[in-house]
Amino acid sequence: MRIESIELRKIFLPYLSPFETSGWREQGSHAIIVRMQADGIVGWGEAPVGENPFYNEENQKSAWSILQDYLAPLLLRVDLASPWDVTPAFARVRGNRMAKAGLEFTVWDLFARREGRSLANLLGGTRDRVEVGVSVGIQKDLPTLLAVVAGYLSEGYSRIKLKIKPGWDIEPARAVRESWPELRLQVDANSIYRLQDAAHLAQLDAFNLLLIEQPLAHDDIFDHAELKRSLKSPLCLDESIVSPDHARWAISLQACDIFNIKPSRIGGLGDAKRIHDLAQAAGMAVWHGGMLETGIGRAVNVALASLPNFTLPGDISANDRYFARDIVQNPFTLNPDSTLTVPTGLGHGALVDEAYLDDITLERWELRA
Ligand code: OSB
Ligand code: MG
Repeated sequence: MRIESIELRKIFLPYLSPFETSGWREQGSHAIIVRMQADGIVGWGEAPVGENPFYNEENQKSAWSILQDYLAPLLLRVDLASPWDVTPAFARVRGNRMAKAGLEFTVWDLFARREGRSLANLLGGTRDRVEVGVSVGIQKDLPTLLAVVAGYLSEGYSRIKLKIKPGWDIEPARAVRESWPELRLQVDANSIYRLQDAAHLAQLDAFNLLLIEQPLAHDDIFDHAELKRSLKSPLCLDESIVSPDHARWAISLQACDIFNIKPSRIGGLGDAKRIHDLAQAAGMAVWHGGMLETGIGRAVNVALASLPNFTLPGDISANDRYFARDIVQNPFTLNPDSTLTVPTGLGHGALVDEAYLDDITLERWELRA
């Protein structure tokens, strides 16, 4: 397959409410949306970069320039025998994995469409529904948090993740656990703690958590291995696992019990699937994270989460948890059993609302072969 054209758009799509973590607060999606054409087929993808480089090193401006100056021109020069050829074609460009993923997802969508298959089917998915929960940002006080959690539970979500930081960790976890003794509950620190905080973090062991996500540095595997020995709660890595090699190192060092897999963080679906398979072979559970994607990235995530070793609920909530209006015509809705249904149509299945996408586009750029 030769890609004939690549169109990029910078967007701003406001969230229903600002999303706050231990390290940043954002008001909406600053993703880059990708549209490609090949063999008379149109594919769509998303690089779910943030406004600022506070989750990883990328942001909307950096991805925009790396895509235009390097990745899009490289992709137009490759004859693709399969979507697996994209990642090696980008290998010379270091890092910038979300920018790479935006293009790689779109190529998977094109191949699935050309073969008349769904993306989930092409990836080897085995589920028709995926279990999901909600990631709840830092709130202004505990009563507000309890009301926000109660709202999501009443919508039917059966697993809650709390964003934590120093001063907003033990008490929020305790308050939610006391209100809902049976709730599937987990926390995410987004790299704000250090190894010296081990005793402090061990207080979270009292709350029967599914997992504690990424307490230590974004690029650490070594200290997490030591921290893990002092925690009873399962330890999960997000930011630190950016490639199959990082996954292998974490398994070998016993740095965690669980991986959060986000194909955007990992540079694409191919390497995300490799990590899924490595974890499965090592007997390690994985779950699907999220980057507050629009309906395009969300459909990609749902397809990947249909693989067999995604055994814990994903941060892949229904579109209406994020946006008053999304850029797709067929948003996911939550099933009563806290699942989303895996699309069976062509490709990832998101039907882009191009008129609304135009409305929220800040800048467009196109490259033709
Ligand atoms: O660390 O998992 C994270 C959102 C943006 C950046 C990082 C993270 C998150 C979330 C939200 O937790 C998950 C979602 O998309 O609902
Ligand atoms: Mg996380």
